[in-house]
Amino acid sequence: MIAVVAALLMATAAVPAYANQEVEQVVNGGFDSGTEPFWANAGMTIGLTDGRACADVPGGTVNRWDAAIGQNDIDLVAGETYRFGFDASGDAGHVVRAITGLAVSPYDTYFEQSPVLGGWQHYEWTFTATTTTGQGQVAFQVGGSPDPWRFCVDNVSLVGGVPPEVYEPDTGPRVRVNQVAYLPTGPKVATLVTSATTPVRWTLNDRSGKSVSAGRSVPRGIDPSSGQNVHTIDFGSVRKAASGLTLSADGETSRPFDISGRAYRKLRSDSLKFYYTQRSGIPIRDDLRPGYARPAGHVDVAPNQGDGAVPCQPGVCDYTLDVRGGWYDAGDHGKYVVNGGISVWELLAEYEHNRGSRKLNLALPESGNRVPDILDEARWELEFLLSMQAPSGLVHHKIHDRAWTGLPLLPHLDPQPRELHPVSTAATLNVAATAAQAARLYTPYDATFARRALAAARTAYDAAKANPALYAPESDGVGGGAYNDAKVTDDFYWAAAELYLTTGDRRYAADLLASPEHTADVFGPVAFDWATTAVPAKIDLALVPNRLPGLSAVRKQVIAGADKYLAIQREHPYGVAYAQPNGSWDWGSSSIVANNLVVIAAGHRLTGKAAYRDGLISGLDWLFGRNALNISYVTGYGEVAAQNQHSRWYAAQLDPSLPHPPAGTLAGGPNSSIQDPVAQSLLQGCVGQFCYIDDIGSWSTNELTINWNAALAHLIGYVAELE
Ligand code: 9MR
Repeated sequence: MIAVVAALLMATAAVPAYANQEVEQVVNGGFDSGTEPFWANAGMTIGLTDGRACADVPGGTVNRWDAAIGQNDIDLVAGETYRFGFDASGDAGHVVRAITGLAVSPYDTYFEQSPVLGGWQHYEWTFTATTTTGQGQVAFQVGGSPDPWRFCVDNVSLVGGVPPEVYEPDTGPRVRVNQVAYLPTGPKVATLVTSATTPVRWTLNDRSGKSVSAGRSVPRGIDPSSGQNVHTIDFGSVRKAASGLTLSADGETSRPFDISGRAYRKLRSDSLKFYYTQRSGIPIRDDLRPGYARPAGHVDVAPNQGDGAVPCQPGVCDYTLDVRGGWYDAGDHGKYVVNGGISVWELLAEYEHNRGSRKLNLALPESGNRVPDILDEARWELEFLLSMQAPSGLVHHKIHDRAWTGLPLLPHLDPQPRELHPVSTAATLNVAATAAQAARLYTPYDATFARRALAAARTAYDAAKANPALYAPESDGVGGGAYNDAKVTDDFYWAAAELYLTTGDRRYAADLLASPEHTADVFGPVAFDWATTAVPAKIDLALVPNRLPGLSAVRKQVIAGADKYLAIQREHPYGVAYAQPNGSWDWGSSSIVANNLVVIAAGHRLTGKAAYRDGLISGLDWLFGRNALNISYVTGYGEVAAQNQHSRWYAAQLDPSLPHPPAGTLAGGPNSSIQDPVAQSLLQGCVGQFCYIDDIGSWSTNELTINWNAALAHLIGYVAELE
């Protein structure tokens, strides 16, 4: 992908349309008058060889930034587009992390690329600055190599005032299909992007190219989520399992796909296997995850500084907590209770509602201990969540690095001090809800743990009731995400629901019935996520046997919610059960699509009606390639799939010696707000589905997270049970 992007950028940068406004920001970038004002660290000296600047890079450093050459005092203006270029060479296979960033603490990176070096070559990209500063920096970070090597650079240039380049994603054939598989007994719909406004003929071809079915498309007009004129193609009458099928229409032939259920059976476990390699506090074994082995992260071994006895931020508390373990949240090394909470709920709900999950072999260190693997995995996070409970019974919102770190950075190499952030009502209720849920599910396997969990849940619930308005602030986002949430009536409702389902205690029933969430329509455009948790409560109340007075009304609400998402899906020519009234796509949209389908799945459980079953199955298509970008959002699934999700350790795009994310990893998906610099420079003005790029730098469209994969795992659990 990077090569494609670079080639595109070079092509556009060659157009000298704005030449008279272009201003060079780098001084002496051609090294014609010596090496000043460039600097070097790590004991390197910059020497001139044939007019080029060269340095002997020492071996044995850990991070890219441990050895660097750069120039400071660079002016940057927010909103202005820059062309960043240089010529470079290096001993084959070594990587330079070329950045434009802030020269002073906290050393923000505004733009970065990490080409693998070899012979002399020109590199060039453009990006749009998001910050105005007089303290910018252009730097070539060359550390992180075990052995010494030689790096040379010339013609360093950062030119402001260039036109923003137009990025054209490679979207392949205009016939868009679920590239993984259509289920033999499910609906089968494809989307055709075309200028035609009247039906066109389509054919379904077998692997030898022979037509096995044919028909005419249905024009659907302009799709607001992509701006494209589209048709749908329905080939649902074909029910025979086959692989290597293609669909042709309007002179285009789709990428190959299968009619089969097999891939989803594998994805069911892959989406859950994701969690083991996200684990903190335990070495990852190569025999269990070939190619993914790494030392334990954050177990008090230098350069790590935790998580065995983590203090609070200054002034927040006077104790330390042992918060080793748990899952890293995402591509960062933070651990956040509210995101852990919803993730655990999804895994435990998959266990509770979908019986096939109990037999899955997830290749864990605990496999074979007579406890279902999915419960072993969820417990790794549950123990962490419980450890975040303060002596007061309230729960700390999160623990993470004091300052943001760069990429790549394996967990055990993170040198930042770790800090506990204040307690919050939302985090406390997340522990109450998930520990109560755990108490009823782990009893047959470990009654002692179940009792401990229930006691913690009750204590947390009481502490939250006594402190109902401790909100995590939006401003607390340095070194980790804020996960701010100032609406907690939903979290109270969720915690009361799980406590009631586990204990049958009337006290919790009374709180449920008195909650404003009980009668409210909680099925909004986003059914649920880490911040919005009334729907998980309703799903569990509807599906787990209980005697709540007026329970049938809750079941009706869930069915009405499922109907709402089905109606949205029917209108959507890509079959998506998600649409914001203003057409925007939210951060983590792929997981929103999945969670809305989880509601449809619950509708199916409650009614047994085929409409919900069909909606659930059809809803998979968008995730796996029947979309505007013709990409599967799940690594390893589909002909063309996301594989450069933002992560500090699955950072193959930045360092070829590191792996891509494991198969079954869900990317965040289109995000209209494009908060990161890569998306901001390449996707300006994007429409809905186009606000996505499979680039490791695009943390706002292409991260991986524990809550997004949980949505995928939970959804695929329902799908697998349909077969
Ligand atoms: O997924 C989160 C999204 O809903 C929020 O709007 C955003 C800002 O708070 O944070 C996202 O979560 C990130 C978290 O803050 C830090 N770890 C990575 C998460 C995914 O990008």
